[in-house]
Amino acid sequence: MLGELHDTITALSTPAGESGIAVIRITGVEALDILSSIFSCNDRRRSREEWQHQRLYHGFVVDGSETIDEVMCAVMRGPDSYTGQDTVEISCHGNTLLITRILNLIFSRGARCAEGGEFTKRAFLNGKIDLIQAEAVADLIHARSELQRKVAHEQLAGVLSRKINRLADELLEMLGTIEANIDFIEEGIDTLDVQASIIILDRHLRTLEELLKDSSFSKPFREGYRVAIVGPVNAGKSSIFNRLLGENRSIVTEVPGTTRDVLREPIVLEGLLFVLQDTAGLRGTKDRIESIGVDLAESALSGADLVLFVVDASAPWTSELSTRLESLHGQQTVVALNKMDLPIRITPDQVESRFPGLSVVAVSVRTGEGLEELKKTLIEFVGGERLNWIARERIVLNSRLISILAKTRERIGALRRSFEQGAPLEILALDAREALQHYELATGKRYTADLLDNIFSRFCIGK
Ligand SMILES: Nc1nc2c(ncn2[C@@H]2O[C@H](COP(=O)(O)OP(=O)(O)OP(=O)(O)O)[C@@H](O)[C@H]2O)c(=O)[nH]1
Ligand SMILES: [Mg+2]
Repeated sequence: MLGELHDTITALSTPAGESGIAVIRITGVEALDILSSIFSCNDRRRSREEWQHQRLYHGFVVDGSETIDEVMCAVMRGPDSYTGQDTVEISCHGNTLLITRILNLIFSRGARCAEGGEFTKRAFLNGKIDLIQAEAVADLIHARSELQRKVAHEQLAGVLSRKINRLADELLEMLGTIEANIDFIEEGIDTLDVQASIIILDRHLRTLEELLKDSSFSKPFREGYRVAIVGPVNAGKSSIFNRLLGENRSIVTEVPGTTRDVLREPIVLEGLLFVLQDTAGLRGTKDRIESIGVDLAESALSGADLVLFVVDASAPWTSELSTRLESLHGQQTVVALNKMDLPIRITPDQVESRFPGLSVVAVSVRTGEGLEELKKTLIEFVGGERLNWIARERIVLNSRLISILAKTRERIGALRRSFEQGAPLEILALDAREALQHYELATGKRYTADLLDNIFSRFCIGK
C-alpha cells in the first residue's frame, strides 16, 4: 500500500464551477519538479531546489511559450506539509476551462488525478494524523451545525486520539510487565501487581463506558434529528413547519388535507441539526393522492427520532386523538397545542392529565405565542444532559469507533476477569494483546486496506 505514495497526485481542491479563485493541489515526490516546469515569473524558471518551504509565489502558469493564467502558488516542503510530502497549491482563476487546462498540463508532466480523500489518506499513511483525526477532517467538511463543527474541530485537534492513546500506552506497559514476568518466571521475579492492574482496567472500563454511553446519540447528531410533524388535518402542522424554518416552504390553507407530500428541511437550533418533516394530516380518506400522503406520513412518523404532534386546541377532543397518542407510546413525543389565540376547547392541563409524562407546549402560530418554548423543548428533548456533556467533552463517536470501542470494552473486561481468576501469565498476555490491538484499530495504528478505502471514499476529490 505504501507503494502508492510514490505517485504524484493532483486535484482541484475547491468546488468546481465559476469562482473568484480555484485551488489546485499537487503532492508527491515530483510536485516541485512539476511546478518548476509550468510556473514562470518574470520569464524566470525556478529549479526544484529553489522553492522555499511555506512561501507564496506570484507568477504565471505557462505551457511552453503560452501563458495560461496569472496565479499565486504556495509551496510546502515535506515532511512539514498536510500530506507529509512536497505539496504545491496553485490559486488560479475559477473557471472550468482554465482549471481543466492547468490540470491537463500537470497530468502531462507526470501527475495523476487524486482519488477522493487521497491527500488526507497520505497524511494518515505518512503519520501526520491518525485515523480518528482523518475521520474528523471529513466530519469538518460535512459539518452542518455549529456543534458538529466544534466536535469535528476538537477531534481533529486530537482530543479523542490522546484519550485513546493514553489508554493504549497504559495497556502496552501492562503487557510489557506481564511478558517480563513470563520471561523471568524461573528466576522468581514477580513485578506484576494484580490488584493495581485491576484498578487500572476498571479505569479503562469507566472511560470506555463514558465514551460509549451516548452511542445512540451519534447518528442523529451527525445526520440531524428527524422530527416528524404529524397530527390531524388542519391542525396547523405546515404553519408550525414554516414558522420553525423561518420561510413559507409548505402550502398553508384552511382546506383540510392541503399537505400530501413529506417536506423535509434542515434547521439548526442552538447549534444542533434537526431535519423537520411536514406531513399530510392523519385521517382516513378516499382521495387516492391524499391516502398515499397519509402512508408517507405514517412512515415518516415511525422513522422519526422525535414526534411533534400538532393538535388544534380550538377543536373538540376526539377519541381518534386519544388512540393516536396512545399508539405513539415508546416514541419521544412533544404535543404542540396550536391555535391558542382562538377560543380553546382543549387545555394543556387536560392533555397532560390524560397522558401523564407527555410534554405539551401551548402555541399559536398566528400570535407567535409559545414558539420559543417549543424550540427549547425540541432541544431539551434530543439533547438535554447529553448536550452538556458534548459541550464539555466535545466528543461524539462515529459508528466505526462505537463498534471498535464496544469490542475493546469486552476485551478489557475479559482481561480483568482473567486477572481476577488468577489466570496464567500466558493467558493474561493473550488477553492484553487482544485488547491492545483493538485500541490500535481505533486510532489506526493497525488497519486494513478495506478499512481505509471505506473511510476515505467518504471524502471529496481534492481533500
Ligand atoms: N387562528 C389560528 N389559525 C391558525 C394557526 N395556525 C394555523 N392556522 C390556520 O389553520 C389552517 C390550517 O393550517 P395548516 O398549517 O395548513 O394546517 P395543516 O395541519 O398543515 O393542514 P393539512 O396540511 O391540511 O393537514 C390555515 O388556515 C392556517 O392559517 C393559529 O395558530 N391560529
Ligand atoms: Mg399541511
